[in-house]
Amino acid sequence: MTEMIEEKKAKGEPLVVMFVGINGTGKTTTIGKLANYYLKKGYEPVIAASDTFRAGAIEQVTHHADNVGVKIIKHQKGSDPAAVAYDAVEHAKAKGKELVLIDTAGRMQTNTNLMDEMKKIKRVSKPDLVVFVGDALTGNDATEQAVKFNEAIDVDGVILTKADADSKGGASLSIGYVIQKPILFLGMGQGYDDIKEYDADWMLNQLFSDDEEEMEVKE
Ligand SMILES: Nc1nc2c(ncn2[C@@H]2O[C@H](COP(=O)(O)OP(=O)(O)OP(=O)(O)O)[C@@H](O)[C@H]2O)c(=O)[nH]1
Ligand SMILES: [Mg+2]
Repeated sequence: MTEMIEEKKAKGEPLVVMFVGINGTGKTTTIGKLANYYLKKGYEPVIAASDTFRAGAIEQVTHHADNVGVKIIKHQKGSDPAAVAYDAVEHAKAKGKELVLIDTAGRMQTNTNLMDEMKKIKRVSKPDLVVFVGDALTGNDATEQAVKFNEAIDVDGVILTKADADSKGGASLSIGYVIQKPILFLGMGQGYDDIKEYDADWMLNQLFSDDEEEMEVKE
């Protein structure tokens, strides 16, 4: 993802990343973490509050943006999420910001209306990356969701959250294998710094180590 930011930056454009997944997997928290991560790397992210659906969602993502210290683009609750995403991309282009993080409402893969709405956000905001956010603790369910989201919207990569509570992290292997897309990051807790770039060697060590302790973040 960092390489892609650099490639877009060389063209004077922001990298636009849209986050999708079912309810409560950690999309909004992950956006807060990534805004923090890339701000610390010297980039200027902007967040699009495109979950205009769930009560409190705009306030929640605004809280993260304020804590981290990045701009948020938001409209009223119930407004068109695609329009919010579009405005955030325009804002980034106008201000020379390097990264747009689009939060979206959680949706079940079986809800056709909401899946169609998600496709519209993609059509309108034209993201460079669509990231599926899955909860590592849900194992096979997360894999099944990833397949359905990938069929609906063509996912480019995966972020697995709650890996701090998943002793082995095997879900990442299944998802990566089944949809043949890279795992980008692992969520390792609820704090802004609790995110880790995916490292295959580290994951292999976790899988084949004898100890059943929870994974620890090692820098
Ligand atoms: N332990 C742990 N908790 C996490 C992690 N990521 C998110 N959470 C928690 O999971 C809960 C849901 O996170 P949200 O970011 O609101 O999830 P969401 O996908 O945006 O939810 P909806 O917008 O309702 O679909 C919160 O309590 C987060 O603190 C993680 O990596 N580890
Ligand atoms: Mg959310």
